[in-house]
Amino acid sequence: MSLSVDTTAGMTRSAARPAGRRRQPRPLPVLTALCGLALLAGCGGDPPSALNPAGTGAARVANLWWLLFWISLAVVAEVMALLIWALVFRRGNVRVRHGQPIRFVAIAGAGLPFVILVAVYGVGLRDLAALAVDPDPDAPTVEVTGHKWWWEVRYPGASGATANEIHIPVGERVKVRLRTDDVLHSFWVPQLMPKTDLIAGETRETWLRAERAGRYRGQCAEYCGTQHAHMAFLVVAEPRTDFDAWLTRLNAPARQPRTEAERRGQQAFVQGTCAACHAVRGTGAQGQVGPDLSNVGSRWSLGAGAVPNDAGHLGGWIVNSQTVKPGNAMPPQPVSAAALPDLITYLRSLD
Ligand code: HEC
Ligand SMILES: [Cu+2]
Repeated sequence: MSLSVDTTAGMTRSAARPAGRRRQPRPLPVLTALCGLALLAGCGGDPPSALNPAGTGAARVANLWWLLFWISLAVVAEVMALLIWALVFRRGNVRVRHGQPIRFVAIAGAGLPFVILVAVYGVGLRDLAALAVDPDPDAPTVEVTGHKWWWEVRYPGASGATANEIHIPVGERVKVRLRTDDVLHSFWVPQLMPKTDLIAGETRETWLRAERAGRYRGQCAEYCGTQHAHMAFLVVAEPRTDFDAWLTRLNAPARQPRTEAERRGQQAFVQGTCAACHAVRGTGAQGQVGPDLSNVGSRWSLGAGAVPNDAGHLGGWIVNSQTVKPGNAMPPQPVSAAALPDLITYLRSLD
């Protein structure tokens, strides 16, 4: 048996094209390139990139990503080089000696990829083991519960809670215990740690460790309904002393009103509909349906990244949050025009 390679086969069809006929412009490659550029334009600003890690967990994933990138690049370069070599040095119809191409195909086409894939698999297994949860029972722990569409954050031992904001001491491995109140969510802080799914009825665990102090954006990474995109959170990595002060504040009652307006606002809050769903520590408001608002004034956003936390957006949110974040679990509130400014003043004083 012998193998023959007909290198002229491709030639006949193109040679059959009538001479002198001009090539038509091709819209598809141009469109593809334009779409690619449009996608790249989205890369501006300061997105939390997994390739810009700030913690040991994300650093491992980034290293693996670069390893795969360079291997892929080497393979593409090699294939291209062989292709060009074949095009340049083709010699018409050649009879290839039996045995020779089989050996080449077996080594370059099967043996080499096998070795590379097994090696990469080994590195992946090593990283998986390194990312597994630390058994240290004394590690600081934070309990995070996913709701449609916000994150409830509690620390064992602290009576209070917060929302969409997780404080951790910098340079320490913090255990994160994850539960969901409703559907599947996924906890992802690209610069600190890869994703962990929140599965109904289960308690999942992961950990966070930030090497530098800073604020790192996290995001729900599993589609969970219409407002999935507005289910963001912030991880605040701070020195141990600041973290301890934060925990102390979570145990203390919320800031008391100091002005008349704040006092009226507090009264409207506690006696109004708000107290049915929201808690403010140290007041009669102990609702558990929505986020704890004891320090809502210091939060980075309203509605888990939906709008900035300022007086205007707060007023709009209270009156009808459905226009801001349609479908969220807070119905429009019957707040009188007279009571609204006091309510805003009071909530903004809670830091
Ligand atoms: C039926 C329950 C319910 C009632 C009543 C209610 N809320 Fe809410 N509220 C929620 C829920 C749930 C959220 C979280 C929505 C989201 O982000 O998806 C929320 C979010 C908020 C937020 C944003 C908090 C944050 O950190 O993002 C503020 C502020 C707020 N509510 C204020 C009020 C005020 C003031 C009242 C009374 C006038 C009120 N709420 C009444 C359920 C309620
Ligand atoms: Cu989601």
